[in-house]
Amino acid sequence: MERTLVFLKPESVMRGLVGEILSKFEKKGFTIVGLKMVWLSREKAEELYEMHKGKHFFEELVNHVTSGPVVAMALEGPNAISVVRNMIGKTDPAEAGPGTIRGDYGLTVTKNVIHASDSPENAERELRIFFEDGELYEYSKPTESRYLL
Ligand code: 3AN
Repeated sequence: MERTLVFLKPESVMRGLVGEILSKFEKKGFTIVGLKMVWLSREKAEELYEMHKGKHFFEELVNHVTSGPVVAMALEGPNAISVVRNMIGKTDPAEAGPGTIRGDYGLTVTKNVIHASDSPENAERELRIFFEDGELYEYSKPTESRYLL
């Protein structure tokens, strides 16, 4: 089963959106196999966004995601990476469709509410940035294996 890394950015915590957004992933049917609040260090944030180093928005992005705690989760389910990317919507909330998380809760690209891995390689890399081996759990939900999957 595929795993992906999602984190709710500081504005989601500050605006009290954590429960509502988490609930969308639960209702969709994903299994939450890891969950924690993290206040990212500058080093970890720069590692997370290493592919954007040198871009004009890099400093603003790193400053923003280190400005307060984030809520990170590892989600498991069939095609978790692409399904979650579809649920969060386009990077710029102004272009993200209604019903998507960024479309419903965001206004600007820096404060776009949520991050989700965009490839299996990045999912593995990002899961390792947030979680130690022993912090991701293997379990299945009996009702869902019968009625959802
Ligand atoms: P996504 O988060 O949809 O994968 P990326 O990987 O292109 O998008 O961008 C990572 C983060 O960098 C975004 N979540 C956003 O906060 C920020 N970002 C991307 N493009 C811009 C931009 N043009 N101006 C400001 N911030 C940006």
